[in-house]
Amino acid sequence: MRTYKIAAMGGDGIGPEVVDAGVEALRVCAERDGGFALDFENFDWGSDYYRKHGVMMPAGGAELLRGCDAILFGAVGAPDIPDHITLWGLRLEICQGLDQYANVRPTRILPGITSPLRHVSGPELDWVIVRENSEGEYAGVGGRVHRGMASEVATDVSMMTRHGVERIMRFAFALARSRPRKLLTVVTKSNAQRHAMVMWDEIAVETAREFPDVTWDKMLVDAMTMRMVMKPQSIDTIVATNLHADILSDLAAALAGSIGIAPTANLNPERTAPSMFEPIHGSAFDIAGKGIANPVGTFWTGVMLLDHLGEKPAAARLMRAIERVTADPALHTPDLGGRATTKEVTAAVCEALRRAND
Ligand code: GGG
Repeated sequence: MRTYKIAAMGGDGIGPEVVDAGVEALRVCAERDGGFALDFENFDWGSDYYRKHGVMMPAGGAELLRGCDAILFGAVGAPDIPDHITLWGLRLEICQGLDQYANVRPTRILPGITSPLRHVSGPELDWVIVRENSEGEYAGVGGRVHRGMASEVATDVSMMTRHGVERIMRFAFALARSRPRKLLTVVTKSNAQRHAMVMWDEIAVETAREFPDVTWDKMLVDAMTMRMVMKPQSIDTIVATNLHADILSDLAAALAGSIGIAPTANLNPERTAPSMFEPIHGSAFDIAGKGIANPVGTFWTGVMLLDHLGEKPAAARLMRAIERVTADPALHTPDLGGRATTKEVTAAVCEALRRAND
């Protein structure tokens, strides 16, 4: 029997609560499947670690994760530490250090969940956003001089490389090809950003030639926000830069009912290092410790993790268990308008997994 080593890293705020729930559900998944085992190793990196050691994780921390098969991550961010310290010191350090350049964010309206788009007729909302996850606005290029003086200067340079854009375009076209509608929207802002975004568009045209069976179009990011609300059925797969996709995927999650249910995978598609799976939501300090965080985003993240490991039947079984639970409004957490607790939702998903006869 294959045993997968999984790094479990709750991080900050509600992160540890939802990762504990995710670990519980994944353990039941493995038991129920019987064909594989999961060996979790806990990593206490994050803001508490920072308060003790002055860093979010030990030096070379990303390298310590290379030995595992996947990483289950919670959230990062704390009210008393600047966000750029927590984000760059943990999540981005891991994503960039392990070359997890393709961030994949599926959006679907799960059974029992009411979308603000309920007025829209046509096919169900079923999107996948591909976020470039290694460069662009998050390249970390820039600087700040003459602090506090009238002459102070600060820059953040969005840096794109041909290598980086080609690989994410190819990934997105291939993903679009694998989906029934074979439809891709390339999000851009090349009207205003006349260097890197123009190269981005040109590489989209070049890549499209390799995928003649994929129908694609190009959309300015501002217009894309309107299209997501007004014509959601015209969209299937989306590829966008690091920052654009970060913003669009929060909108997508809200349109699907709550950011509490949205999952994401930070993939190293060539598998030269482990990939990292996390709910899209952040640390949500306002509800941390209250036991009401929605674990569904982490469970769906677990589906992506199992899928990536090649455990397809277990992934599908977990997804069906999640859908059985979301279908029952009595099992909705407060972000979905309900009163259920994290523990109740987790117990219900575990019970649905144990009862599954498929
Ligand atoms: N689980 C996702 C998370 O913790 N996100 C924190 C955050 O601030 N992310 C910003 C970003 O990734 O751009």
